[in-house]
Amino acid sequence: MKIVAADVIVSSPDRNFVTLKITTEDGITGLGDGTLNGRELSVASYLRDHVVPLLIGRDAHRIEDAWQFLYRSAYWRRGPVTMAAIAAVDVALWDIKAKAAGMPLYQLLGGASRTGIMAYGHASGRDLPELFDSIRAHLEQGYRSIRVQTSVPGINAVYGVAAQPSTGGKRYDYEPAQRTALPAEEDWDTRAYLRHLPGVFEAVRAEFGPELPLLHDGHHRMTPIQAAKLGKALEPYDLFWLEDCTPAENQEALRLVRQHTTTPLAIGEIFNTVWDYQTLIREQLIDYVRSAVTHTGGITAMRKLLDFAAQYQIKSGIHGPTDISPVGMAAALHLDLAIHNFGIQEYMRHGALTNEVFRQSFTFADGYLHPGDQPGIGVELDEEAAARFPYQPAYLPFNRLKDGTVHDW
Ligand code: GCO
Ligand code: MG
Repeated sequence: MKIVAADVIVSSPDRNFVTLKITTEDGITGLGDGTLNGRELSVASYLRDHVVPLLIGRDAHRIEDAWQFLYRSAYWRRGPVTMAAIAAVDVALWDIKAKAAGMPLYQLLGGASRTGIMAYGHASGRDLPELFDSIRAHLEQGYRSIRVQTSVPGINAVYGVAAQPSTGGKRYDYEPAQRTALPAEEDWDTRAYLRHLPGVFEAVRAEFGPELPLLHDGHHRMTPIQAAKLGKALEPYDLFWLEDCTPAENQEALRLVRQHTTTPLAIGEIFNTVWDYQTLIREQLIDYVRSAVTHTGGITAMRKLLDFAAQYQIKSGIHGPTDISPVGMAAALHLDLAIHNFGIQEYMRHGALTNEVFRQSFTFADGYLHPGDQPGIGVELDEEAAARFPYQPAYLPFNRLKDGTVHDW
């Protein structure tokens, strides 16, 4: 089944998305997500200028071969731009194969291992009453696992805290990328954060009880010894996980954290290959793999990564913020449903404009997602709607310490 066309569509409903649409000679189309927050056009160029010309005339069924060809023939290994581009091709080809088979993708991946996919949402607040309201709003929306982020006294803007609190069960709209000409500068003070956070979790547990799974994202801002201290301080509040406690590229850092705390650790949203996890998985330094299908070379590579993790009782916690498009989200859900070592799925709801551009068949009810039973991955792109929202430059913010030093964000 020959590929006759491959189109790159950049659209900005609510935020920027990069979508690859592959068309075969018999008219089947497949979609892949190549969105890389704040660096979208580099993936669009990588695809348009260097990948699309190589796809025309290839057999759409040969997915493993296409993956190996794109990875090895580039010579230059890994990297978020390359791996997002390969992911877009890979997911589009899986979408095509599943549509050709007349089955939802999860059936080709071995069939369902569970009836639903436990999802967590993002609650946040500038103070405890606002945080409690946000948690209640999430519970009303059907979430049964909650990530908790809060402001810290003395720090002006903290990652993960919405400028506007969510109200009345409406969509919670924390989106880190801002449509500004330059990245916004935020401030940071780790000691203030470490003093504040345990009290927040104590208050949340006192209000919502022991059962609710609670998560927290440290967003790479601590040193190993600071992360160890936080993990230990949070042990009484029984977190589901502490995410990205140290800068992710230093795998050895997690050894020290692990020696000091039994708080489960999750890492990997900024990784893009299985090789970024070799030490972490072999030495069992983490509990959850946070990679996104969109940034890690697609279904083909994620499947291998999660099978490797499974040998060490490490589970999945696939990255699912709003900067993963509904196409990338749907791909993750098919994988979540099929694999044995599923842990949890991050799910931030997309906005109304995004849902106009991407017609989805996945569902969310009573804490659980399901990819649906449409042939393929179950997402269709409305190209006319997409064309109404041209690309808009947007940047992630960054941190400076009080003395002006740039800090991990
Ligand atoms: C998460 C992430 C995101 C990232 C964002 C960057 O856990 O969902 O940390 O909020 O910051 O994906 O583009
Ligand atoms: Mg994160």
